[in-house]
Amino acid sequence: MPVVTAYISLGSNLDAPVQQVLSAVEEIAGIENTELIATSRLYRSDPVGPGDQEDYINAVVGVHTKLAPLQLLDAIQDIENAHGRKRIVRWGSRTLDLDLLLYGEETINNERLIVPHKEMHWRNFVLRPLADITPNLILPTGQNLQKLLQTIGDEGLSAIADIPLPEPA
Ligand code: ROI
Repeated sequence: MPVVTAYISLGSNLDAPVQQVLSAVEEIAGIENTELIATSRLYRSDPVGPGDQEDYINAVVGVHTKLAPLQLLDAIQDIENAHGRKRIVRWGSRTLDLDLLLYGEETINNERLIVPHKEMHWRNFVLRPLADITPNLILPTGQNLQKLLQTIGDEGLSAIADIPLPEPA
């Protein structure tokens, strides 16, 4: 099985969001046939979306995986569900949101999964932590990560801590 580098974003603004994100990192480290290789810093970010929402905690992790894209998606959705994620309001508050941002150089577009993730190109709370891990990344779209970040800036975003890389199992 080939090994692919993939990036997953994490976000939470409910039920002790820092703990939600830190425990999700540990759980991602435990996914079968997958090795956690890098963690971004932990960020606090202003909510993007409608209404009155709490600030979010955001991070990105990098993995080496032997799983196919939909197998990796299944694994991260299992983790979301275990955190009691409820999908009530579109773009509303959530306990834990895990998005598969990138899977190698692949572009994927099917009923369940679009990669690169559609919204990532304009979200500083995704791109800045991604740049902590892989600053020189060129996206499969040909876009340069640093240039995108220069355009959107760091407004509403602050790094609050480092995330320890969990010991390999
Ligand atoms: N806003 C921020 N700051 N961080 C997120 O992770 C996040 N996730 C979302 C919406 C509701 C769009 N807003 C967000 O899904």
